[in-house]
Amino acid sequence: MPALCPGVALCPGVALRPGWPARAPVTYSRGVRAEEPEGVAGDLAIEWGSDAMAELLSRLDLRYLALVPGSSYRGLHDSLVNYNGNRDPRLLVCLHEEHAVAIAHGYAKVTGRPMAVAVHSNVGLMHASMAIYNAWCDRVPMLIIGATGPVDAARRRPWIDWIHTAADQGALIRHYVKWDDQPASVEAALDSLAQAYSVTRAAPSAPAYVCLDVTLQEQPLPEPPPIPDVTRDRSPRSHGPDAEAVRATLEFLARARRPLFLFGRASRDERDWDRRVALAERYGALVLSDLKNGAVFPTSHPLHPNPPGIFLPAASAELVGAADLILSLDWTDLAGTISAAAGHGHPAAARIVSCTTDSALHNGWSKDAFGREPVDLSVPADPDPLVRALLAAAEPAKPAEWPALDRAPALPATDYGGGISLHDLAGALRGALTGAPACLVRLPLGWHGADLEAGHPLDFLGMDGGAGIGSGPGMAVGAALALEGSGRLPVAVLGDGDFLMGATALWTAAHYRLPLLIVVANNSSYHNDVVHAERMAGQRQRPARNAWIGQAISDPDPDLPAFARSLGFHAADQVRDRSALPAALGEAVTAARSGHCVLVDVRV
Ligand SMILES: Cc1ncc(C[n+]2csc(CCOP(=O)(O)OP(=O)(O)O)c2C)c(N)n1
Ligand SMILES: [Mg+2]
Repeated sequence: MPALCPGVALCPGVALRPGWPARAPVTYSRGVRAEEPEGVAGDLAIEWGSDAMAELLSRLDLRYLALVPGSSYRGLHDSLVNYNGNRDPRLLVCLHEEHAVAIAHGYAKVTGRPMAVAVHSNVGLMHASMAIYNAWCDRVPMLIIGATGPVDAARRRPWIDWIHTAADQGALIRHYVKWDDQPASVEAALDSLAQAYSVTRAAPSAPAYVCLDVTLQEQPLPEPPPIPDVTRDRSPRSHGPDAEAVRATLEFLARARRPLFLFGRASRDERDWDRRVALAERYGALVLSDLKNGAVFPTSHPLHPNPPGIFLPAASAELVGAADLILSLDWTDLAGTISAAAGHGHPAAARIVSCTTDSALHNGWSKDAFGREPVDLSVPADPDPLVRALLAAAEPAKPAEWPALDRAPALPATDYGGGISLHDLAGALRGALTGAPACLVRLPLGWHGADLEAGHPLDFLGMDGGAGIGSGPGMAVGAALALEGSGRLPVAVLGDGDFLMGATALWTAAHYRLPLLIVVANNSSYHNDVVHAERMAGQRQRPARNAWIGQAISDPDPDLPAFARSLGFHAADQVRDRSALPAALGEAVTAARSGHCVLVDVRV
């Protein structure tokens, strides 16, 4: 039995100190294989700093905490397991801090809600940093808990505590988190965790970070500290437009003859989806969407004539040039879109209304704020509340004067002998997924927007925000965690480079029995950069045939199925022939729908 703190009850079943608030009842979250701690029963008293922190975390609506362990938060680990009973948040073991954060990112993309992540002092946070940047650029919530060796040098163990202590650990990531703190007492740590949770959820969302000094976690508590009332939370989840902004936007809409709606970051809520469609239909507005963000509008709708792209497709540039009103709803890089349209020979002459609260996150370190937007009316609100308010105004339907448009033609079939193009892969995957809902968690860079069919907000989740390769596998696992038990199969199509950089994230899905289908579009190469190298050589009239050097991932070819099997996935041999693809994907989908983790390696 561990040493007793004076005056504090320790054993299960021992009465709590008078006046101590009873713990909120907690239940295991559904699904996900349980890792039940043994010998943990009933209401333990709070005896240590980290018990109080675990108690606070259990009162937030956090179902999971993804972690790579580290001695800097061994106190918190003990409390999460032996005090909290490994429930809400439940620990998810990861094989890299970058995956832990990517899992929280994928989870937030589906649910809109934060998960917790715990990363070790200095080195763990360094590993996590690219994934935090991705989550930042993608504006998703998550509560990142870090730690430091003793800030009080007199308490440091020789060597390790010195190299794992930083004067200002948050400085590593401060430029791409919304808020961070390194509290100096247990009481302050409780407030800080509650504050970080509140800040990360408030719109616009982005990760928040709290660094817990190991000394605070391991501090015995003679008195249990008061736990902040986390139900009293003033942070706004979203921002509605004010009446004047709604009135002004309605006026712009009433005058418009060719309105164009740019739907960017938006909610995964089906009702918001329906409202976006209703608003576009009311004004006959044409709609653009973007592969960087999740599905926002039915891609087959007549008002959505062009496939989405990562960069502005030429046909969409034409619409930007022809519109007389552009309503931008948290569109990623409006300034870049306007200048790309001009580059295509279609300068925008439209009045522009921009609805976003993103400037609240702009800090100048990275340029994810993009360029200055040429805007006639700025609506500092979240896009879906504006759509709701505009619809609620119940203006009569007003047909637009867009000329009749041809839908973009279907992509031409390709013929590489028996070989497989991404277009072939898209067609075969669509066929294999027909009949039951699926969620395309990720698509590789070369995927053509015409190969995306979205009819529901969870049909596609978009990209990773920061374009940090290696994010795909972890985000796929996070989406699988969020979709577990929903009847919607998570499917990630990943480049081999993206896959190999983050592949050990798969083990976490296998370990917790999260059904997931990973398809690797394997071209044995960092092909995107081969294209860049060819372009450079072409411009400089040098041999483009050398573009593969420094970029090919072959000789030896990594054996992805064997790798995946070693991580607990089912994986048959690589599919190389187009004729074998439908059956291979069909079998994989059946296996994944029956609860397995499956990988299909496709030579493209
Ligand atoms: C962390 C990181 N390193 C490097 C890059 C540059 N980069 C962009 S795309 C790409 C190639 C990705 O390869 P793969 O996933 O196989 O896709 P492919 O281009 O072959 O379709 C690289 C290396 C990046 N975006 N992120
Ligand atoms: Mg590749």
